[in-house]
Amino acid sequence: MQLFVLLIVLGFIYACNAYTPVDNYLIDCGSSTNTTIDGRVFLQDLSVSSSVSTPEKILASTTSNSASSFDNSELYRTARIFTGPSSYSFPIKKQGRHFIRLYFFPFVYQKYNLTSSKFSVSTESFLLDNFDAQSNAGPVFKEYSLNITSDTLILGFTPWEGSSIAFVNAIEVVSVPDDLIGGDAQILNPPGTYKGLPEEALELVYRVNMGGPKVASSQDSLGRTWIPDQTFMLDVNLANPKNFSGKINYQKDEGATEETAPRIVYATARELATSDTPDENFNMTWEFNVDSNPLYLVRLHFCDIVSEALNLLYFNVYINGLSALRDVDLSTLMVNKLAAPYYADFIVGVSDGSNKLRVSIGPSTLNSVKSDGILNGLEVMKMNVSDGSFDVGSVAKNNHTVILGSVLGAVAFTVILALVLAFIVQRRKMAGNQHSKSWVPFSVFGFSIAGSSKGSMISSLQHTDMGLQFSFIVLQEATQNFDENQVIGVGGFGKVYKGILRDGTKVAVKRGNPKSQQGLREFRTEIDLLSRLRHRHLVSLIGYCDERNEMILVYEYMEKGTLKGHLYGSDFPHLSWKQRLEICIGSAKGLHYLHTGSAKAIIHRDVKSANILLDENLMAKVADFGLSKTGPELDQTHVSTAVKGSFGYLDPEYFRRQQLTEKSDVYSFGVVLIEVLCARPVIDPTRPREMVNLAEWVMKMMKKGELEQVIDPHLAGKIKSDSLRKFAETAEKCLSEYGVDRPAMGDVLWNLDYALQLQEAGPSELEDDSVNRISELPSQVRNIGTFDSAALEEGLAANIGDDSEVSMNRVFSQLIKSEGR
Ligand SMILES: *[C@@H]1O[C@H](CO)[C@@H](O)[C@H](O)[C@H]1NC(C)=O
Ligand SMILES: *[C@@H]1O[C@H](CO)[C@@H](O)[C@H](O)[C@H]1NC(C)=O
Ligand SMILES: *[C@@H]1O[C@H](CO)[C@@H](O)[C@H](O)[C@H]1NC(C)=O
Ligand SMILES: *[C@@H]1O[C@H](CO)[C@@H](O)[C@H](O)[C@H]1NC(C)=O
Ligand SMILES: *[C@@H]1O[C@H](CO)[C@@H](O)[C@H](O)[C@H]1NC(C)=O
Ligand SMILES: CC(=O)N[C@H]1CO[C@H](CO)[C@@H](O)[C@@H]1O
Repeated sequence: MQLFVLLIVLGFIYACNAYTPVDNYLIDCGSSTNTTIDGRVFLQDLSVSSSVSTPEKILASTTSNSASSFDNSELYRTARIFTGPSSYSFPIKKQGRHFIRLYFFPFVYQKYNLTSSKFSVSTESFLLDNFDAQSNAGPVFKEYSLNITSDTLILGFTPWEGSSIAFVNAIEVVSVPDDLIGGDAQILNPPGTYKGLPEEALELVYRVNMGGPKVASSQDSLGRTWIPDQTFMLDVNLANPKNFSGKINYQKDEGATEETAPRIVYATARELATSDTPDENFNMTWEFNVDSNPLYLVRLHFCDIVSEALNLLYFNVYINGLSALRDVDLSTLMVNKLAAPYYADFIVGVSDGSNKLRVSIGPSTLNSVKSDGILNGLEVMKMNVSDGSFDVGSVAKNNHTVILGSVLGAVAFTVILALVLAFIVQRRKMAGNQHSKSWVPFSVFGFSIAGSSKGSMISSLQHTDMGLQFSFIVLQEATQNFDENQVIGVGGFGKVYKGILRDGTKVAVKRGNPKSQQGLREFRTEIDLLSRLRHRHLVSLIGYCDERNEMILVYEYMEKGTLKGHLYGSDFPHLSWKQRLEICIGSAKGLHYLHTGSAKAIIHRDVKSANILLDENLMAKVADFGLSKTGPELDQTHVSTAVKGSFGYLDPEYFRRQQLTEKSDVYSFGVVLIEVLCARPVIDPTRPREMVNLAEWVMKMMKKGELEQVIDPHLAGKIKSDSLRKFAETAEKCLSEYGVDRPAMGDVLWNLDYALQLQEAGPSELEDDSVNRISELPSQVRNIGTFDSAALEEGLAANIGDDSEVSMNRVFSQLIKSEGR
């Protein structure tokens, strides 16, 4: 009986300790049956597709043996094939860090040859992967660790131009404990402390159990796999495997938890093999192949399972030859306990071109300590996966593989264009005393301007007499030495700080991480062209700083944040109809200028309410513009198409013509108009199916003559019906399926202006029909939906299991191409 009670108690304790993820989506894509692997049930996603009749959702399977010889081979036998941009969306119950795991194994299925597919995988904020099946012969497993801060995770799959299909074999979206990634990481060069880990997006590169066996996902409470370390060791003879059978003393409040790494990782280790060698002075070293440019988070796991007593083990740790820990004594770190797990995080870059990351453990040089050292486990994660709006990489069209596989490369290109444009846009001095709380000038990811190329950019700018050069000290002072409390935005490029200059002017200071970047010369020719751009409805760049290898940009500060923030989801007072119209007019002016202000149209490519910023007078300015200017020089030598856009705002014409024109901006702007009218998110998966996609739903309601039902309740009864009609009509035309049917930005502007006049004046003062320029255009909105309604029919929210609501929609993105090429 007592034993029985004890068992219950133990069971209870066990149950309390076991980690259960709140969000736990496991999907065996393309499968028509559930697949159980080590007790984890991967649900079939047939139910998602059962209502799908379009060719876009193809369930594929392979019977070939080639898929059977590796881990989790069951998951690789089936795949879901996408013939156009597609996405899964996962409701997130608990915001915070999640693992996103993706399984890919290309095979041939009917007419679909997955081996030749190329596509991007992205969430709304991060580009996860540019997958090129040709360079990945075997199965590919990817694990990302993302702090998800929205209610829905949308996982998009976008075929590259020329490939036309994307696929995925299995997906996991799983909550992880909040404290798994957090705390401070030590930056090795230059020495410093990094506090940004909680927001960081990471991609797993290596996860290794030193001196021990492979740890299968079933042995790890977070489903991780740890691989053995032999193959990474430069000289296996210098290190002995160790194996500990005693208790691992996980400490309650410090060091590692059972979720940091499982017992088996801490209970095995490599120890310096000192006794076997005459020279006791050497390192044991592991070497890993990595990419050169990104920063890596290296997590080292230690647990003193070798010492007989406290304070006997001292050693040094080096990463890429840099000292990471010196004369470390684990027993002091772990409050005088042996066998107590401890981990430490380090941030390093691999900039020497070697593409190698080396971790070494060497003996301490302190006198009178034994020559010894251990390492139990190691994880290497790529940092700065990317960020920003839904930019999904770039595709080199003329077969110039500019960027393939290199996220940062793509990113850099985008950023540079943006920067160049930004610089150019602003020549005038700051406009008054703007302050603001929140905006990130460019939502592109990655900021890769540094080194030699930086010089060339800056000098170009100086030649054209752009901007104002700030000294580093001035910016340091303005931002209180780049104080974390001043951070108003974070992106792949670095952070944006609020700053106050000595004269009291508030500025937004964007400080980039220096990284190397080639190809800036190509942009120099662009500068002259772009230098004509400046406009009161485009966010302005005030200056820059390139001292001390810094790359800092200083922008005007937008007091009132984003238009989106004023429409929903924050505490701002509701905007009146007049204010909304004025904001729409302002942003239309900015876009009109982008389209027409220089010899070649500049397409914004990411028009959305989050990219429209408001100054203290609620004057609208378009930000994050100008990623897309395509001059002939660029075309010949460089990236000519790039996929970019934001869910819910995307031009469906992409699917037919695979081209982006100014009219794509017009479409997106039409969505913004609807958003302004209805004050709700453009994609809201929590709503009933037909209401998820705002633009489509509103168009439907409009056709039924029920527009009043959808408008923001705060506007009810406050809009004059003529004004509303004009506005709705304008939005409707912007949303025409075909670009040629959409009005130019100038017409949109004119019509919005007219809607404002109708609101202000009485209808009698204005003769509607005679001045209605849009009405000359083919007036039918041709169901915006071959694409959008298909998306809905295909089931935005199909249930696949009690807890697992997984939905699919086709939303997507654009290729750029300047019109008239
Ligand atoms: C599939 O594509 C790959 C790469 O393009 C090619 O090598 C292979 O022969 C193709 N297989 C079939 C069956 O078409
Ligand atoms: C996620 O990021 C937010 C800030 O964006 C932060 O407040 C939160 O603590 C982070 N969550 C985790 C689990 O790190
Ligand atoms: C540890 O050693 C024991 C006995 O030598 C062995 O059975 C066990 O497999 C080892 N464990 C590991 C993880 O190497
Ligand atoms: C171990 O490696 C580090 C970094 O490469 C080096 O500075 C140190 O001298 C090495 N120690 C020994 C004993 O070789
Ligand atoms: C798969 O598992 C889910 C949840 O356990 C269950 O509801 C569903 O019926 C299963 N489907 C099949 C085909 O077994
Ligand atoms: C967006 C982001 O988190 N960027 C980070 C990339 O990594 C470096 C590492 O030090 C950080 O400084 C950046 O903030």
